[in-house]
Amino acid sequence: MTENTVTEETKEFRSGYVAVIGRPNVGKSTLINALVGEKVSITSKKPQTTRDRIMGVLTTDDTQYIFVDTPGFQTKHSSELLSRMNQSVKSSLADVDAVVLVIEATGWRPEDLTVLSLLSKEAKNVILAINKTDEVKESEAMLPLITESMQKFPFAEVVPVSAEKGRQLKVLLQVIRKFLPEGDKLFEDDIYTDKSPRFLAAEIIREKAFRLLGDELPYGVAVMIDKWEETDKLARIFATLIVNRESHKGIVIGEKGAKLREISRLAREDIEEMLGKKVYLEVWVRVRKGWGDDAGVLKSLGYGQ
Ligand SMILES: Nc1nc2c(ncn2[C@@H]2O[C@H](COP(=O)(O)OP(=O)(O)OP(=O)(O)O)[C@@H](O)[C@H]2O)c(=O)[nH]1
Ligand SMILES: [Mg+2]
Repeated sequence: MTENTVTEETKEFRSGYVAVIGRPNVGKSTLINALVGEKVSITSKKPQTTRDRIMGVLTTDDTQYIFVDTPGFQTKHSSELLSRMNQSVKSSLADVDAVVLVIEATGWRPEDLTVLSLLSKEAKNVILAINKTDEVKESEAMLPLITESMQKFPFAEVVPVSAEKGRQLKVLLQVIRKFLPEGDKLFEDDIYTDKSPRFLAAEIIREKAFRLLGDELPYGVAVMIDKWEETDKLARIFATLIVNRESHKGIVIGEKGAKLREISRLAREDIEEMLGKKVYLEVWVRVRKGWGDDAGVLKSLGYGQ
């Protein structure tokens, strides 16, 4: 075998950025977690779960994918937080090598079209991921949806997937790879996110609050880490759950403190798994009226930088 043949047979290494966008709740974060194989971004049934741009990195033998998870694009800008969230979606679109637009298998909705309108028709690197295919019974129903989608935008590829069931994810990765430039790794092999354990711990607590409180609580919950003490064997974490109103405080705490204890327990288990060590977690609740419009609070929470 000559040296030439060897070069031809060796696949070049590729690396690049992939923005994942879509309206709230379509499964963007679930998809990124499934692709990366680690929990980098929190997920819940409530829309507006993701508030900030979060990178999830997958490194394989021949490719490094840097996924950029974005907040669901909001059609109403009722607070400073929401407008910052939208801003972060728009800025994520600049300087990425490919874009994955996520919609649901049940079909296009007006909010999906609003997200689509952020993209330039000339863009050659937009992939449509039709998620939650496990929720539709007939797989043939996908064909008309694919045709309809191609009429709306010249997508480079359309890939039906199920983030939750792990369906078609390898196909999606192969498709994305085509759009990544040849180049070296931008992150070390063992790095899977750009966020600190502190940020991720705060997000995990927020996820449990979102999931356990369901519709009882509007979106006005934020989490701040007040103190973080860590040794080889143990992390002692003190956090505050910030709510908008006095009445919300009682909802979060629950009867005899039961809700808050459950939130803390579930969060502690996930943080222990993330850090690979025992965690002592203490969560307090504090009212801060209108924190979603307070630039100082938003900055200290790390939103929309
Ligand atoms: N059945 C089904 N449910 C899914 C799938 N992917 C995500 N979900 C669910 O959809 C809901 C929303 O998922 P997220 O990943 O939080 O959605 P998101 O697009 O990141 O939402 P925002 O961050 O609020 O914009 C969660 O309850 C997920 O479990 C899927 O493939 N099938
Ligand atoms: Mg999300």
